[in-house]
Amino acid sequence: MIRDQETLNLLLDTVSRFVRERLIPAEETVIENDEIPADIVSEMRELGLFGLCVPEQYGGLGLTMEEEVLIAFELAKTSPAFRSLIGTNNGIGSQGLIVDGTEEQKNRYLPRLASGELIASFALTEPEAGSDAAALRASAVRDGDHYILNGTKRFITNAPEAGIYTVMARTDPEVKGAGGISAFIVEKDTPGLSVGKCDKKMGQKGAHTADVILENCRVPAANLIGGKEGVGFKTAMKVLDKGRLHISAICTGAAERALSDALNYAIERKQFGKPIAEFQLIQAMLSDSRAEIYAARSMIVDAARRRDNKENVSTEASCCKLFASEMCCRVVDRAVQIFGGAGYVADYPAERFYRDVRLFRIFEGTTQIQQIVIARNMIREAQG
Ligand code: COS
Repeated sequence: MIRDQETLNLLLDTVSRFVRERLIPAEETVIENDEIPADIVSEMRELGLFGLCVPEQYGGLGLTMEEEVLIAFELAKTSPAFRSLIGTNNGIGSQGLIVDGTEEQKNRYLPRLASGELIASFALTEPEAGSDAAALRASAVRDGDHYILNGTKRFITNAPEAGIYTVMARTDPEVKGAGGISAFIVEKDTPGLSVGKCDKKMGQKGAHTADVILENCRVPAANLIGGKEGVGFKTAMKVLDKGRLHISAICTGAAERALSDALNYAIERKQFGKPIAEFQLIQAMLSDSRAEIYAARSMIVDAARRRDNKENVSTEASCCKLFASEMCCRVVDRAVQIFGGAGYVADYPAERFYRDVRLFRIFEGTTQIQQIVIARNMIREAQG
């Protein structure tokens, strides 16, 4: 759903210009320093990028899902590290509060998330619970008007930058699966919370992940999301339904960038006396990529519209994540192929993108988890 096409066009133009004029030129600096320059972070705040998806009454832009994916297509045409910094505030870090938080919780945190003053992070994964998220072992034991949290969370995006963490922990040890899990907002300065050292990743320099360690961490009962125990896993799944659509759009934008770089190179690069773009085997790679990007864009916009229409899009979100992430890796692989030797050296962005986008098939649910979600939903629907 697009609320006001003119306003959205202005925002799309602004984001697109910001990507072209500020982010793309800073890509190498981000790699060298493994950090997004402070002036760019300030500009992101001024542009309202931290609050794109936070509802307007809490100071955000309150984008609809359709508007959000259109912005994400643009934002992803540069190094994914830039998107990652604002990604958790707009997505998995804040959505738990937005979908299931109490009014008091929303008022306390969302305005600062929208302004970018506070970074939010989502702590579901554990050393022994990745794809099998419902097997998580972090515990939360009620003690008066607090809960005592213990456990380790792994690969947590923006953990070093975050001021608050949405932590999924088990409040009922008797219930082994999803039903015993609750979601909490844990503030960074809470005694007992510490952040491990940054993971050394294959790509996405400038975007940070680390362990979040909870040792007898006393969290006010008021920070139990929605004030209700036992529904934290469902909160996490609802967050991921939306997150998967957002990531699908990011995959598609990144594929568009890689294809555009490859096309420009193919037009300039001459072999056998003519631009390689004139060879049909190169054209096949360009055209397959274009068709797949178009397919991804179409399905993502369709799923986003359905979500805006309040349909359950669990299946569609997984279809989009499955297709768009795999598609992005195929397109970027072809881009490396078109660049040839130049695609394998770090002087050109194709080499970096190749490593950066590999994560897309893994995080926010692997391709195999998306397949499981889709098939399970199909079987459930068929059985009525
Ligand atoms: N929205 C709302 N509720 C949902 C839901 C959704 N999208 N998906 C599942 N649920 C509910 C189910 O209805 C079920 O509730 P009931 O017990 O009341 O019926 C409960 O949550 C448990 O669901 P399910 O039985 O499907 O859980 P499983 O453990 O079998 O499997 C998967 C869940 C595998 C799909 C889940 O663990 C998953 O998505 N894993 C990947 C985790 C992930 O993406 N990690 C990335 C890191 S976070 S960036």
